[in-house]
Amino acid sequence: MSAQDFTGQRITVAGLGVSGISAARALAGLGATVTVVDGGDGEKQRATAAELEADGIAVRLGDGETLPEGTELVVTSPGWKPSSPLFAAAAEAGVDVIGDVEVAWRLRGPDAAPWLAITGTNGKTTTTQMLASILAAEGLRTAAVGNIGTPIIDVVLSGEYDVLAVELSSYQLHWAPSLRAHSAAVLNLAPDHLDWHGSMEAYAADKGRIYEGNTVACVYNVADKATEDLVREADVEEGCRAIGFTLGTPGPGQVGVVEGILVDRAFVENRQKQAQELAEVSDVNPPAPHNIANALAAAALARAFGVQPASVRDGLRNFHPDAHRIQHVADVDGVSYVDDSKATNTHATEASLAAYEHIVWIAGGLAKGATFDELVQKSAARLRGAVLIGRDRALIAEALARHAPDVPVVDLDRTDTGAMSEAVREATRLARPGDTVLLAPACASMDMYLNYNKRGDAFADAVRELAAQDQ
Ligand code: UMA
Repeated sequence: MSAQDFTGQRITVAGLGVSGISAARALAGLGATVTVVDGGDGEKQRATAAELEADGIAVRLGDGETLPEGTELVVTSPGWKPSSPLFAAAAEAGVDVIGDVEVAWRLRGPDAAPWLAITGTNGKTTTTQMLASILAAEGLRTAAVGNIGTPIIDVVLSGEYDVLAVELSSYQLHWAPSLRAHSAAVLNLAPDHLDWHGSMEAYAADKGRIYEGNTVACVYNVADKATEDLVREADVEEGCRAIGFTLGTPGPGQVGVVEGILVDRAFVENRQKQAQELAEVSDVNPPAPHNIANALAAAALARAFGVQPASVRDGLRNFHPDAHRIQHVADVDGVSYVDDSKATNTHATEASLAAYEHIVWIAGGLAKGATFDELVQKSAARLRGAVLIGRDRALIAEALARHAPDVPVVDLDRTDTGAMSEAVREATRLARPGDTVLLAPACASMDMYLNYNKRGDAFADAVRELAAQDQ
């Protein structure tokens, strides 16, 4: 299917969000007759609807369930569940449902930029950004797109790129059956979004679609067998290789780490005997284990595209993570203060706690139904102490009492604006020189803050206050 095939079609776009607006405009621009439907009917949606309507695109708000008369194709936004009544109506009418990523894929011309695609439960945004930074260091025209926030259709239509770093969610992969990336990586697989997919198997299967039809490399995580299984199950192009990334010494056909150096034993002439240095661990920002794994995955995809080793190093050095993701705030009296407010679930917090040897852990907030036993069990040996904040802090306190009874715990029974300053002061009291005070709450922030950014800002302010008093 090509761009012309959309011309003259009556297309229903499901969702008036970031993807839906992009898809509706692009399809209307190609001469399709577009109706956008959305279950919401708020002020913002009405304003957006008025803008689209001014451009000749019909919008129906307040009904995301019934299929508009005469629809020949449905293009859905990623967040819509497969079980949505709109799709049952489409099936009944014999109408196909595809996603915006599928549209983008079909719109590519013969000289279109190849896609280096990334998915996984955690780390995909950072890895995609690292990859884009490496590709840019090589002098390639590139962009980080997809689930990261820039709708992929807009970029594909611009035609200005040599190669794209594409972050794909399991939702987007579900609705993109003909996508065929140049190379792709699945970083890790842990239960997530099971309400959307229905089961872990269905979630994994959708993630695995990213490998279908790869032409050069399927990059998997040696430490996460499920990702390797997905490669094995994929139907790829002749000559496409499985490339593992590992925090250990890489075997032939892998990238990994040897004595503080990121090393490539996959894209070298003699994989049995040769190893190519790519960068130092200290070039990765921050050099926490899970983030080194992200860097290795990005490096493997870049190398699969023919990028030089020096550009891997330069791209990693140039990359700065988004705020509140394991962000070093300051050192005060030999104690390091780190803000990982973005760690809003136990999986992310586990990675964060694994990055430091002696930790005073600031945690708590809204647990969202999570349990903390496994997290505490795995991290107990690293904990110098814990300071608990927020509504569901008792759940963490109980897990600590069960699995780390010797770790001192401060329970802060306050949620006012001064709470974080007290938490930081208490953490400082528990810390010894060389320790890390780590805000990695394993919970959402909305019981105390507008969002995780504000929570991280409050932490950083409190640390700066402390540093100022120290002078
Ligand atoms: N809607 C309905 N009925 C439904 C579901 C949604 O009417 O059953 C409407 C909502 O009222 C809303 C619109 O659909 O107006 C939202 O559509 P959407 O949820 O697909 O969101 P978009 O704004 O189009 O953003 C999507 C991605 N969102 C999701 O997958 C939930 C964005 O990822 C992505 O950046 C963007 O497309 C561009 O590609 C966000 C995300 O949270 C960051 N992703 C999840 C994650 O990373 O875990 C998967």
